[in-house]
Amino acid sequence: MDLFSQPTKDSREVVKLAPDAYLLPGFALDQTTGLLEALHAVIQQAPFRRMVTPGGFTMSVAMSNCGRLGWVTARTGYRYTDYDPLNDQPWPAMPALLADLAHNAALAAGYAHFYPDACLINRYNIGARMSLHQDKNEIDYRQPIVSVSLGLPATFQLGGFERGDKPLKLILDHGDIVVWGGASRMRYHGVLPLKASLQAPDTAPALKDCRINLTFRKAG
Ligand code: MD3
Ligand code: FE
Repeated sequence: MDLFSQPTKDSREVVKLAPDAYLLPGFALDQTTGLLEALHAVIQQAPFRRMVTPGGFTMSVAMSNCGRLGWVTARTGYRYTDYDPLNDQPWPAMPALLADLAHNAALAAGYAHFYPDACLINRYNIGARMSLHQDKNEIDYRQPIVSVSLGLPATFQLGGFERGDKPLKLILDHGDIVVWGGASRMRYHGVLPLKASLQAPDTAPALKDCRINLTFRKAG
């Protein structure tokens, strides 16, 4: 390794973060080029948009979806729809490369039979954040959630089961995957405001000033 390249991660490593929550460092690293190509096609059909919460706040994270179901905000709350409200078309299909990656990551963390029907695509520009929340809009909480991080590193907060529980901080890097299931499925979690960084991944120049996170779910 020379002075300027990034250390290679062992993509087979599994780090237990909490009961039933596993970090797979660099698990997606050898597929980032294909992932970004597939995402580019999805975003042409279903562009990033900043959704407005039921309370009237415009989220700092820009979002889109692929797969049969997509997560949206509505006046009445948060929910999954099978149509993109921007154009009344079905969400773009989930590219096989994405579905297979999520399936294989779940398998590596001990969850067989994970077949996601929803992929929420979150784009964080510098300063964007996601405050502590629980994911409660899915039908079956026994199913894990698989999250894939691309681009700039972010400080992720892993909390407990009450909003006030002190969260632990964890850096999520380009290519990292986390699998959240079982006892950790209902933990509060969030992302601190994204900072500009000199550590942009040299493999993905398009991501030098943003972070993209994919969350795969069995939503319906
Ligand atoms: C821990 N996204 O979209 S992914 C979300 O980085 C969301 O964009 C964050 O939280 C992001 O809802 C975090 C990691 C994640 C996803 C789901 C979880 C962590 C989780 C569910 C339970 C516990
Ligand atoms: Fe979440």
